[in-house]
Amino acid sequence: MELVYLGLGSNLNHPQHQLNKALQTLANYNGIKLHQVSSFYQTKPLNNANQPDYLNAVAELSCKYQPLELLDILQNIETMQGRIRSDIRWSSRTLDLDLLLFGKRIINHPRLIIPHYQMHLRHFVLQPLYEIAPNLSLPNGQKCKDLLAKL
Ligand code: PH2
Ligand code: MG
Ligand code: MG
Repeated sequence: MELVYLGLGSNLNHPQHQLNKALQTLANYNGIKLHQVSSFYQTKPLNNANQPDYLNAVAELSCKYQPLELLDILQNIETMQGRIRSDIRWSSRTLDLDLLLFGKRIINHPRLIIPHYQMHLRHFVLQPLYEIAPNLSLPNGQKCKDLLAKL
């Protein structure tokens, strides 16, 4: 069974409610099994300081879907929760669901890069990930624990 790790983020419209609602949708979704959810972490916005703090978390799940099918599901959930896709990069959002890891797969598709291209640099990803999967490694063998310690 491949374990999938998902990053959740919100900094608009009651972030705690947004994360809980998305997790509930995932937990009830046909063909998705939600295994673990980290604590929710309040974090300073990266790259664009002029916006509200984020609430971030990481979830572990398994599913019967291929990565691009899961991506479609996640984007639908973002849209259902009022995500407006802006041309401005890193703008505030009601809900961001990022596929971080899909088993040990390496994917370079125009719509989807796995592992997530910046996860190794992001404290708000690595800290909750470490909380629920302290022994996890990336497909290239790097330990998440070591990446976190380097930040
Ligand atoms: N997501 C971004 C950009 N900046 N900063 C924090 N703290 N948390 C995020 O989830 C986040 C961010 C783009 O997705
Ligand atoms: Mg993101
Ligand atoms: Mg995203």
